[in-house]
Amino acid sequence: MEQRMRRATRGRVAAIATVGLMLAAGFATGAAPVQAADTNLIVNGGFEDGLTDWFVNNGNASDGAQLSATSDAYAGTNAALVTGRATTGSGPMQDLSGKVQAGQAYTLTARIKYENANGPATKQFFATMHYGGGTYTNLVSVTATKGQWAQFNGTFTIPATQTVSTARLFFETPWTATPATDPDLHLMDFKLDDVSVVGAAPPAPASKTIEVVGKLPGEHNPLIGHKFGADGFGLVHDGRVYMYMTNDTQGYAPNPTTGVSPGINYGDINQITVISSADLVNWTDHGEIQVAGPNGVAPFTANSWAPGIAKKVVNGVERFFLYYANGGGSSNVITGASPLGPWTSERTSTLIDGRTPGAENVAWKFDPAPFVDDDGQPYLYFGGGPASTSMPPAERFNNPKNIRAIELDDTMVATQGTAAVVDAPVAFEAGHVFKRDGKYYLSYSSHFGGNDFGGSQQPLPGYPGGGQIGYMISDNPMSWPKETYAGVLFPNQSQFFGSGTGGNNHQSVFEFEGKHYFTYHAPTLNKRINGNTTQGYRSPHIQELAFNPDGTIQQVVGTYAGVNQVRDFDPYRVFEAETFGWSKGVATTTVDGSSAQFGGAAPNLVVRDIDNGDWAALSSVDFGDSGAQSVTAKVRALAAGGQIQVRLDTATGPVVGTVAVDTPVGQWAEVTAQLDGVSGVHDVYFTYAGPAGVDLFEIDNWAFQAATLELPVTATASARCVAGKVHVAVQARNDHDAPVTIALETPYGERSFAAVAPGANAYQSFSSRAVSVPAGSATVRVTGAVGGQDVTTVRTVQQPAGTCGG
Ligand SMILES: [Ca+2]
Ligand SMILES: [Ca+2]
Ligand SMILES: [Ca+2]
Repeated sequence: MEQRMRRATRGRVAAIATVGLMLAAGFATGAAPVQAADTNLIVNGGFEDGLTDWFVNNGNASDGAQLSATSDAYAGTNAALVTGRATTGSGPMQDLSGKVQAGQAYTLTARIKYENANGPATKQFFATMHYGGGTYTNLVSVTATKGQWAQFNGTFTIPATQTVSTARLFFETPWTATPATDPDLHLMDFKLDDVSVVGAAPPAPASKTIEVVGKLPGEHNPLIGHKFGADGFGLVHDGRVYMYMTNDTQGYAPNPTTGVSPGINYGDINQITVISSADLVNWTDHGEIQVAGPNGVAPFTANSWAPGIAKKVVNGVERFFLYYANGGGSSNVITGASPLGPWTSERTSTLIDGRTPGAENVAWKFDPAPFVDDDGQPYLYFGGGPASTSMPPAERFNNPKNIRAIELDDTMVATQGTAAVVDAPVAFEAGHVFKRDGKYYLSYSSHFGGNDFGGSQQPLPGYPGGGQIGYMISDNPMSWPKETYAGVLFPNQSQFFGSGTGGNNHQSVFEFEGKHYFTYHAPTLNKRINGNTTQGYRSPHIQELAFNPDGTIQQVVGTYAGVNQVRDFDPYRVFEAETFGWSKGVATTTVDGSSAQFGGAAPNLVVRDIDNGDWAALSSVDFGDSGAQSVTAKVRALAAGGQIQVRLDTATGPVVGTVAVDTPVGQWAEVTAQLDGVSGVHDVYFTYAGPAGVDLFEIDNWAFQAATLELPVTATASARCVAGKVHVAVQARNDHDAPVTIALETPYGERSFAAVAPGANAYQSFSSRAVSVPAGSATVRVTGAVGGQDVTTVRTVQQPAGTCGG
């Protein structure tokens, strides 16, 4: 207990009641019996997969060590070796968040060994849980003898009152404030192997599925209704718009009973959500990029907020550079081989931080937005937060000088030169630049006042109010004096969407097929779920951006209607089922393998959480004049008796086809349904039906098949005797409304007729040169055009037997 009391003195709050804290000595047989249903919660506890799922405890800024694999294993061929420990707490850690449960008992075992020549003969080690913040609890201890593998073997019970949303297990030596004064005693290297924590299986995660219709049929904002996404940044590539967003869904945790989630915690977010569309209404979910955190593309960063992306040819190869805020303190970039990855980190430390020249006085070195000029020169805009206290209060409020512009070098992953001040009025964050007609436009989000900005102050005339999007126009992407301020581009979103939708905003502008579009966010889906008391979960929106003749921007009006659909949806190809115009009650999840539609290394998702009564829909699908004859889905049945009804125009519209999901449960299979009367342009609803209370199936992708085009023709064949020989006659009438070519083919000869007029016949009597012929068939081949498309229709007609005399 003394150990734990000393811990509390350095700011750690020792947990009150750790039932199972016990020393391993004399405890070898004392472990609680393992129940049959118990599970080992540790992944790769034997380090046979190297260091996968392990990292160094970083609960305090001073913690640090190197973790490596060693072949000096207690069992198997690998163990972990910890060297270079900066604190007594610096040791190997695994995240058990979501696995361990309050009130449950667990058995912990592990092997540990230390060897340093100048170290003590014996040394105590702890297995400790970090519950987040300053809450640490020692779980099990062992006193090891130098040079020998010692065994942790004990139980611990997590108090029923303990919050376990963060629960990270690590191994350490007893705490001391100044371990560097005797590193041989306190900071020895050690090895770890065969770690297990056995207990109740992890609880099934609470459902995050959005049950309401979050995007109403006919409306185009928010862009998606099945998940959240903030700080959207649009990228146009190869006929599609890609939106990169802060993954607001990551920490969303609706209470299973009340349906209400705790407020958003940005600290939970280390993924970026990607969606894309070719029409700005039907959006394909590409899932999340695990950017930051121990298993992230850039594991030296902890968070991934407010993404910005640009493409550029570097060393002859087109690459995609995804910038993001690593919390408020720094910004970073990862590199993609395509807009959908795969993603790699070219850097081993952050791109923008305290070392960046010219950024010294920027409080929050975040919100990085790239811009590549027509001449190929790339720039990065970043920064925000409290203004420098060295300025007078009125200046701190009106001209806080907290945003910066800096050049990137040709690699896109390093800056060059010194950052220049963007003197944006009432600036807070979210700088973004685009170019139109030779002029540069910088938009940004304005602050909400308060002590960070000089206390109670009034904005100068014409300056923006709180939480608005202002903009500036300049002839130089590095020069943004306050005189370039041009006005408010977008007022706060709460002006349009009402109670519960206020708060910050973050915008981007992209040009797609000749029009400019403005992206912003608003907690409108959160509002549809919870009413006016929202929890800060934001959704992406788009509006069209219009310009005045003098180049200034017409202030944007936020609407649920959103933008017009750019083009009809093409159903005659394989497309991902995780493409939604609208949806109800479904969710998506990433599965192994690449996308059938996007190929290569693009991630693939499936639609899941499909219950009786749920649905998904596509907006404005063009089936053409001749229509669709069938639809095929790749599905995985999860229960017997599921079916997908294909409906037109509304979720209760006429059923034009029913896909029976009658394939073996648990296996992916293709199922097809014939369609009846599907032509022209319609919204298409896939409504799901089956037994209540169970997940029915999952869907990977869809494809519609066009009806085969046919040329109408009436054909007959006969046999008769002419001058002692049987003649076979074939007649074909053109029933089409335009001339066609008709070929008549029999075993006794062929003839082709060009330009047979509508209603006219092609006729030929072929001599068999025989006195009798058996029954057979003739072929009529009609070639023409239907709706501008070349079509050939082939008909077989029965020809009777014929004989002369007898
Ligand atoms: Ca091992
Ligand atoms: Ca559902
Ligand atoms: Ca899919």
